[in-house]
Amino acid sequence: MTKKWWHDKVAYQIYPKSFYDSNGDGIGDIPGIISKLDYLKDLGVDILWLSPCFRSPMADQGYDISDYYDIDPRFGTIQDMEELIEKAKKRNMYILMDLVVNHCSDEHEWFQKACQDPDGKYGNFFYLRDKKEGELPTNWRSYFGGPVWEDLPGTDKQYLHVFHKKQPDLNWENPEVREEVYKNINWWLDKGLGGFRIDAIINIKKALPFHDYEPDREDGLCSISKMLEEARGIGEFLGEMRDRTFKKYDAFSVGEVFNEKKEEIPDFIGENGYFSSMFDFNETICGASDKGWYDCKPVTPDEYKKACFETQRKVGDVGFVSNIIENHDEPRGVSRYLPEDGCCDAGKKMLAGLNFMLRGLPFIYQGQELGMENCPFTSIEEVDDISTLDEYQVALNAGFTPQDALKLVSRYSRDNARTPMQWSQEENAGFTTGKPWLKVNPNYSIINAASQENDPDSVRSFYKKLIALRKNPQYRETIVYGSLEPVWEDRHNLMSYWRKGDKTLLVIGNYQKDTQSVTLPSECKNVLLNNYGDIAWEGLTVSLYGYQLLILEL
Ligand code: TEU
Ligand code: CA
Repeated sequence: MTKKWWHDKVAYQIYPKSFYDSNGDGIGDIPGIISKLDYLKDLGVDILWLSPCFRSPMADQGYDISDYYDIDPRFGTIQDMEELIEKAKKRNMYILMDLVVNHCSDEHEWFQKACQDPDGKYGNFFYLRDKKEGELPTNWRSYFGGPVWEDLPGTDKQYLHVFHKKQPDLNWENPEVREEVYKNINWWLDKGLGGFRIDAIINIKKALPFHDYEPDREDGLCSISKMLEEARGIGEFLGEMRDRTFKKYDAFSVGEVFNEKKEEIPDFIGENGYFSSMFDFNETICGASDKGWYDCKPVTPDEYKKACFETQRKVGDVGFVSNIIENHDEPRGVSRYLPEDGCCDAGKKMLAGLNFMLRGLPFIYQGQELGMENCPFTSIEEVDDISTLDEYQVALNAGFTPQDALKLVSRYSRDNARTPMQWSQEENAGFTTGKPWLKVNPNYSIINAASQENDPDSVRSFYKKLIALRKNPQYRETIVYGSLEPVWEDRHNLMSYWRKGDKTLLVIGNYQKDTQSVTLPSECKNVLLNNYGDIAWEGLTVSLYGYQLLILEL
């Protein structure tokens, strides 16, 4: 495998709106990010992915872009962005922006022009169909609920949107659309960006010609995934994009790829893959249901382990997946993947260690390093996210009481991850001096950066140790390039694996509150990390405390 500059890095996702507000308007911004670069440098992360901060009406929090060449005034200016890139570079850090090109905003100039002249150049930038009374072009359900078809204002046509109606899908079959996308990517890469995270990319190839599928809910619609499963040939678009953009700059790209098949992995992230890396979402589908949140099941430790190992086996040493515990689309990982009694400092550190030592690139989502938890929302009025509002309604329609539907929100909503970053014990968690745009998690007086920064036993300090271990010249080769082999795989509530390279490392997590013991095959040479003060050895046998994590060199 050819070594790449980003292989041994650690990435960190920033959700700009909720990171740090520099001017008191209640909205996080780019100057706010700049002022926290030293905090991030101290943590040890190198690559910063910013969720979208382009000009946007914010129907889907910036994932609906109305100008790809401008920064939204809420977040700052182009100059602020340039300053961020430059100041990051000074600290040997790289900035990734979010490439949202499956769709744009309905307020984008292209869409406005398509409305004015649907048969002209810009009509062909979108998927338009003639409107027929009482009948939709297809029966597909959008990701955010309801049909994917909406009337094209002022015309006798309808347009396709697989996400919100304010996010019309771009027609990637049209070479002019692709040219516009490549031009924009290169324009940003020329500014010195490290690369891009690529949004919802699996949706750009549609199965043509469009047709209906078997309905899967009482609304008579079917999940968009049925159509996507049938789509073939996305590789032609993705290969072209790689060659015309990222490749020329040796930029880092990480794709939001779902449902990939094993045989496609080399194409996606192999030596000359479409992307440098792609996220592993296998854990996020544990317990999920096609019906909606009301039908989802809690994730057990054994399921979590199985999902992680499944991905590791599928990918092997073909390339690098990007490992996450959470992101801006998911609830907080510690609230989701830890049993209730494990959602404590020990459990949070264990989960961090198990995730961090997997083969691949670790991504930390803002606040994850503090062990931030899901938010106890007390009213649906406190929620902003469009996807949550849909799922809430789906639960009500299924007969849930508003109170029970709200419990689902506090368990699964994307807004759990979007509450403001908890910087300190000060008002609004030190995020803003104004009124925060989204509720602050009331636990900020206990969970916050200020109280953890100088505490050697804090969750944040443990993350620092994990990052430092990955970069330790003695172990880096093994942690970055070494193989991963599960061990004691059938043991209930135990997740353990070898990392083997020029060193032999063993990662063991006791994924329960009761102790359990394991016997090592040979003597432990070095304890690289332990989330407890001591280790209960008896010869080669170690009795692990509840949620104890050990990283050992054998
Ligand atoms: O997400 C794409 C996606 O398919 C899902 O994760 C989606 O967010 C989920 O089904 C809704 O609950 C990406 C972005 O990460 C997400 O924030 C955007 O909303 C979406 O694309 C549209 O741009
Ligand atoms: Ca602000």
